[in-house]
Amino acid sequence: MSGTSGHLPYSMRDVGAGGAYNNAKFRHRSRLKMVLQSLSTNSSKYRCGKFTVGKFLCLLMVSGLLYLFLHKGSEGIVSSELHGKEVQNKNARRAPNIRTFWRKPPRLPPRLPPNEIYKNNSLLQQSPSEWTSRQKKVKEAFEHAWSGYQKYAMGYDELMPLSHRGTDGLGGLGATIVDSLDTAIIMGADDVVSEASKWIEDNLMKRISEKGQVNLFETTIRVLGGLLSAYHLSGGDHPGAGDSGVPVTYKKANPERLLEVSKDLADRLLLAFTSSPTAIPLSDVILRDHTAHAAPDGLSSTSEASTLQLEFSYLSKVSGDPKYDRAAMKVLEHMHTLPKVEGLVPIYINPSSGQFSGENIRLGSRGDSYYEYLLKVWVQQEEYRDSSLKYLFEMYTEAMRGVKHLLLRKTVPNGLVFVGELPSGRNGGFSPKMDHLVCFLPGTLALGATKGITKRKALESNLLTDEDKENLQLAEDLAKTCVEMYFVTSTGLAPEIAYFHIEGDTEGGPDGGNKSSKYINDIIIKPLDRHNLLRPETVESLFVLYRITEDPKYREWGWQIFQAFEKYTKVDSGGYTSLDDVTSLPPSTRDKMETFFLGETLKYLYLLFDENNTLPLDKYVFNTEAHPFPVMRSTERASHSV
Ligand code: DMJ
Repeated sequence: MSGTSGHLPYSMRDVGAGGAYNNAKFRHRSRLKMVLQSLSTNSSKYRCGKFTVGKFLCLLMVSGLLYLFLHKGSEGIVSSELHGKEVQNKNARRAPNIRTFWRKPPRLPPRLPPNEIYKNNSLLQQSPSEWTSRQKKVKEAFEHAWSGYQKYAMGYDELMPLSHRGTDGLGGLGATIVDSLDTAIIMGADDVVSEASKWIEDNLMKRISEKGQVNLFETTIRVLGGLLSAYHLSGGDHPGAGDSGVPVTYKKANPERLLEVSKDLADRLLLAFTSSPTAIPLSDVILRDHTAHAAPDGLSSTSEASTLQLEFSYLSKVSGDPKYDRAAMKVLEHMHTLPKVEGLVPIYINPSSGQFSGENIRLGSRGDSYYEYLLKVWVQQEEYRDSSLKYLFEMYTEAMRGVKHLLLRKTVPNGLVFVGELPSGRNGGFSPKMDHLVCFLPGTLALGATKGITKRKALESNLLTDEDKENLQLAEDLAKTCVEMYFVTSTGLAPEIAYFHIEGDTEGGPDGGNKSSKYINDIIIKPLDRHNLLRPETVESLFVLYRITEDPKYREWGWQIFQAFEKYTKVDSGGYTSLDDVTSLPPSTRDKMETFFLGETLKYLYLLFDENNTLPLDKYVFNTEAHPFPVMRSTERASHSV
């Protein structure tokens, strides 16, 4: 499954004669070499030869060097290749050796492509305080994003950071505020917590009763999900925010009020389920009227109908009312009975007939979180994993087998592994297209393999099947492809959609603009797909993979992506902007800061650099909008209906 890595992508000048990386550009010269060189220059000869004091100093220097050679060498860091285990071994000692004396760690070059990062061991050994300071930079970015929103768009769904206005693209429930609240609690951004929770307490209930049409899925994952995870982190169901690890000293919101608003909102959203003749909910709700209706074409997106359960089940648990869980779980129970293509499903479903519609199969838009929630709903309800919810893990497993059998390909010339699409079903052609949205998959695959514990622990306890290992390897390969979608562009930011060059495909197409990327000919970026909406999926997967594999390359990749966001999307007056074209410099902009930049992207980056295992993955499950919910353990009975 593994992608080929081969030679260096950065610059041919850095490749030694044998093809091995030399990194000459960034290597320090050794102290011994420098002194020998300086002694051999005319001026040193002159100084040493002419004055007795000079000769004495030269002698002193040479004896000092001899001393260093004999004693310092024994304290050298064990040089290693870049595999996780050996990297951990940085403090081990070994006997004096000319090579340990001669070598010094290279300086950090600006923006190295990922291959070079993990070939260059020393770059992966950032000290804990370095990661803490990087984490602080992410918190500052979050506060900067909030400041723009708060100044120019408070109460609107989203900020338009360039025109200094707000816009209501999600129904007018102040979506950025609710999406941001738990991120602010996790980061200890106390002022943001105060401002956001005050706005919610003063306004949200009224908004919900007055506003019109909202999309069931978006409102559930962003607003309901945001309210409920802030409820948990504020101690609503567990004193001190449970096992989250969020310091008790950080500011919290008022959990009673958050629960009250959540129930009111969910009661209205339930209309989408109760108004449907089948288990599949209608796509839209008119909040003020307590009514629901289907989209104009009568169809719901498969991912939208199947990405509601973590939120509704958790609400049932904390409210004690099983109706939310019942409605949402019926969707998955129904989908369980429908015919599929090796576990894969079309991206539309008809709420009138309850059947999938069309044949278009993909893990990008409208398909993505169907696969994510099959696993995560199973993970969330630990008590039922081996009984009533077992079917979900089976559906997930079958679907991943289907992905491997029908959707995986490798690029030419360099063997990147990617997930393509079947726009006309299994009997139609394969499309080598992958949305950035698909980059949630590495994280999901890694979580599915170890169920949230580290790979190390899982191996020690003999918990991984061959299939788990294969899925974990696939997760790592796909994560690499996702980061290469960033590093192949001029800005270092990924496009919304990429096409991949495969065997037999003679066409080619426009590239990402970074001519020094090894993958410049593997990845094609079409003009209409060049935008970047500040999406989270890749950094989400890097976070999960770092927690599970403990391989520091995932942090380094995340740091590079964060720096690119800082460089090209930060708006001085406040906020961050989406881009129109990541392949050209300077990139053209889009004047929109999506709510998920604060709810997801910055949260995942913050947690990626976290040294304290905040929100451990065996105790928390993140909804598709990065709102964490506690895993319901057997001792805590959920109000589960089945
Ligand atoms: C978010 O709203 C969620 O992550 C959803 O699952 C997909 N789209 C955006 C982020 O890209």
